[in-house]
Amino acid sequence: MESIILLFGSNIGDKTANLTRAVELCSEHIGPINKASSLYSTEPWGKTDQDIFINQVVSFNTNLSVDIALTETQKIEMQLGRVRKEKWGSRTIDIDILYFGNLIKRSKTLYIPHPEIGNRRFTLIPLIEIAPDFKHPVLNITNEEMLKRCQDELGVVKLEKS
Ligand code: PH2
Ligand code: MG
Ligand code: MG
Repeated sequence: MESIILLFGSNIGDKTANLTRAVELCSEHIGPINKASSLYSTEPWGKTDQDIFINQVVSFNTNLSVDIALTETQKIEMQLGRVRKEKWGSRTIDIDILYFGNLIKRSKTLYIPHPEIGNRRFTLIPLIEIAPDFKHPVLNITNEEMLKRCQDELGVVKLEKS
């Protein structure tokens, strides 16, 4: 059993419903939820002329291999109507694997830990809500420390639970 930490993002349509459905499908196809962050409203990173995102970070327990877990997340993205167009562009749902236990993997199709964790407040802020003391297996510093060092200044606002 491994802990997989996923980042969910949506900036098209009913963003909250897209996230909720994606998390639910992951809990059915990847494994039970361990911890879920709040939802955050976040300014678009990378390509700024697009709608605000909703982001959430959730950890699951899984018996799947990381490659099968990736396939499952991609199927769920497709099922929820994701169309891949441009890099960093708008999407109904994006599911990124941030960590898979302490696994380090560098292949053409899959980088674990996710290479951008330390550069994005929209990832780090929800992440430290659920795993502040988890140490990045390559950098050997905690998520909390990564946030302190992060240069990104884009807005990340916690949404009150409704
Ligand atoms: N995802 C991206 C590009 N930019 N910006 C925010 N705020 N949230 C995201 O999830 C996001 C982004 C590429 O996947
Ligand atoms: Mg992404
Ligand atoms: Mg992605």
